[in-house]
Amino acid sequence: MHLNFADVCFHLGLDPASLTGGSHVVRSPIDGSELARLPPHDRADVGEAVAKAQAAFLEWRGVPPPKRGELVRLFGEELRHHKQHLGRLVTIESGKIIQEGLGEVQEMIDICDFAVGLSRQLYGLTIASERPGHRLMESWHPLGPVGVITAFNFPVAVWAWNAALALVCGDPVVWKPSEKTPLTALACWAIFERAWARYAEAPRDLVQVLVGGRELGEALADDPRLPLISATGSCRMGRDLGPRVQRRFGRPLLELGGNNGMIVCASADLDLTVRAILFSAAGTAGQRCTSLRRLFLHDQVYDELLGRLKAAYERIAVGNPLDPGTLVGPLIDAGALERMQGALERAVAEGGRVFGGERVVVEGHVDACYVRPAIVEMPGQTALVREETFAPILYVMRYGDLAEAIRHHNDVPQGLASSIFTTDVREAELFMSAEGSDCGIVNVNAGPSGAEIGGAFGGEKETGGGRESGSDAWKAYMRRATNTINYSRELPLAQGIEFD
Ligand code: UN1
Repeated sequence: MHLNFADVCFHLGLDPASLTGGSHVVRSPIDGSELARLPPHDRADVGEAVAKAQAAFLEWRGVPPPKRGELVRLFGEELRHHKQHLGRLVTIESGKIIQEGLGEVQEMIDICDFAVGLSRQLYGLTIASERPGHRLMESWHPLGPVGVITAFNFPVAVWAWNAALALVCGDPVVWKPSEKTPLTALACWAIFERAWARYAEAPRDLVQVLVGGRELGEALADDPRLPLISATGSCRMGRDLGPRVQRRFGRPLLELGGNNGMIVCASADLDLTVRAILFSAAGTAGQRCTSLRRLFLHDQVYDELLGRLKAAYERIAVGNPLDPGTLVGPLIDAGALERMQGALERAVAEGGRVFGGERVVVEGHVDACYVRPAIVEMPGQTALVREETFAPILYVMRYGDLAEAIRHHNDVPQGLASSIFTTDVREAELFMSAEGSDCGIVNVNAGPSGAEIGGAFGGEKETGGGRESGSDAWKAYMRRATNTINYSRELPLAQGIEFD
């Protein structure tokens, strides 16, 4: 058990007695130690949770949206109060460094603020009618209970993007977190309950957490009482889950894999570029959907930038993510380590030159999976480079012509995040244009990872097409009604049809 773990649980309102005695084992990637044994839920529990969510929906949809926003405001307040402890628990359970654990909680707070404002802005359009004495109008109504399935790498923020919006839109949430990170989910639930207890008008069961594996996600996907299933994870998961939801005419909102690229032009500011690459390729141990995985360097900067990158990579502090000096924590588990090592072996077979990537043994934590982030010089975009390996591997390729680099950049199945480093406005604009990056996130002089909550988050192709978080992503959580209002004394028909 971790020093401080019990303390953190206590502050977050997790009862130690509820964390033992079950068969669902939770381990910390920091040292492989056992954190908890939780009683898992089963398919019948999913059915029950959905029934409760439905009952909550019937009440919650009648509460005016700004009043629903008040509950989310209180939740944001509780999160501010619990930021340090929840951030620490994120680190203990997912292995990301403490700065990033805290950043995740900040992301939750930010989306709560956004959702509170949004609760007064759920507006539709008024549209000119072709008929005299008529008006067309769009209304947005609560959709129903929402199933949310999240991944280990952002165990709390991605849920919050969904939950904060769903709640102001009038939808209760049934949450199945990754089986690797249920403790942070239970902590979020406990924090939410504190906000709920301070708010008289909210029904019970607006937020529920299900602990368990894939079969629970499948049960959510199959349940016709959940009109929306928001799922974050691998392309493989989405390929199975998306059609499952659609088969019953539910809506899937998918945020799947990324194979994110960066193009560095000859005019780039290399100081900025090196820092951006370090954060987006090595940060979070390469375990963000938005992590930088493919780097296209212009001939003129190739040698210099690669030299600087290698020097920086050698100095990266790999170690216990609770230590404030650490920049790269562990991989989530032995499976992730195996997949990384397998990819590096394949890279060599495909003509790559590997720098770094070796296992790092951190004193006292021999059961954990620490690695030095890898840089791999590739002769071109081989089959391996076109796949997403969820680990800190950065494939580096050379280019001469920008149009050709953009072609290669887009020539992968995934389409989440992308970036260009340049000081030439023509290159920047081209990259953002219709002929540029085909991703959902397209950045200039900023790495592909670390998006703010204000924009819509998600991507194209095998990334799944979903958009979450800011902008008008809220529309996915509501149903749209088109209203025709006749305020005349006649009954003209559309399209000029006579029916007398
Ligand atoms: C994810 O990896 O699933 O843009 C989400 C980012 C974060 C969210 C990543 N704000 O990197």
